[in-house]
Amino acid sequence: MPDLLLIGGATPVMLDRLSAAFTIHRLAELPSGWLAEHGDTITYVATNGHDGVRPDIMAALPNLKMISCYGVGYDAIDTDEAVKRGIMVTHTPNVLNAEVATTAILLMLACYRELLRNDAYVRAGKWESEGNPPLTRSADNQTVGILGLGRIGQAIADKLAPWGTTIVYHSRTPKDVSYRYYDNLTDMARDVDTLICITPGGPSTNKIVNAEVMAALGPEGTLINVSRGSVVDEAALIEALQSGKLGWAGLDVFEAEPKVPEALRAMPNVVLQPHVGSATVETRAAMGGLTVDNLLQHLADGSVISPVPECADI
Ligand code: A2R
Repeated sequence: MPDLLLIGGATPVMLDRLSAAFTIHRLAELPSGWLAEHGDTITYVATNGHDGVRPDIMAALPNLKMISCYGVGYDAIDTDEAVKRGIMVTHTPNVLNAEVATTAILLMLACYRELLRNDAYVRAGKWESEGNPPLTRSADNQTVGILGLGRIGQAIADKLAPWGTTIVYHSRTPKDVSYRYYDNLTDMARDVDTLICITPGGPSTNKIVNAEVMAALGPEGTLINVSRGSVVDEAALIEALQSGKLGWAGLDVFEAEPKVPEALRAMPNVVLQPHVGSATVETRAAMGGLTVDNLLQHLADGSVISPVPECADI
């Protein structure tokens, strides 16, 4: 059986299916020096969007044919190097669109309706001792700017329809949709109530939500990030929230996960989630299924179901 390097975890169902076709080597359990000595035996890698494949590991696998990534974001995998070496890279698009969209809207609603503040209010007995809490803002009839109107961005727009939302968007190229397109992110931020970030990570989106964009969003504005922590300048975000230049933030992703700055943890106008955009039993099962299907299909006939765009022609 071919040798597969498993980076990070895998569900029992994935492991059952993989172990029927591959000899699995778990990176976390390998003795030091193993890769240097036996790296040439590894032809397949299964990893996830967070761990990706470190450059030193990729370099230690001279006969690698394929990397299957559990997750749609693959910014932790060097696809330029993969293409150069003829290594196929796959990911798990589409199966998580609806779940990540739900997470984005959950964060947005929690910000508008002060879900965490009101929950704490009831738990602390303040409803009884102090009466009704202050009013919140309505999430209905807002203008929402989607940064990255791709598969997930479109699912977010679809799911926001019942709230009477006006959708606008920014990406590098306009899409074939009826929503207003902005070619400039700051201009869009100025015109919207909420900005939802759902681009890929990587160099082209690094800190594109900067101090200027947050100031344009403004004191009544809400920033939701369900993309990658790298997309938002976290230091500028903290400053904007502390100074009142930005009103609220709902964050599922952070610059140095799982580390979340103490300043963010202490703020009442922030809703925090531990990168759980797609983390439901149902969606993770679908992602795991596609991760394994890609590997098994490549093993069977050299083709795959969902290559990353850079590897579509390999
Ligand atoms: O820029 P375009 O026209 O290629 O549109 C894509 C947009 N996008 C960007 N927008 C502004 N500045 C950039 N530098 C930039 N780079 C890409 O993001 C497209 O509209 C969107 C990405 O859509 P999809 O490729 O369909 O990705 P999907 O499945 O929606 O997932 C997005 C990300 C993942 O990469 C993970 O990081 C995260 O959601 O879970």
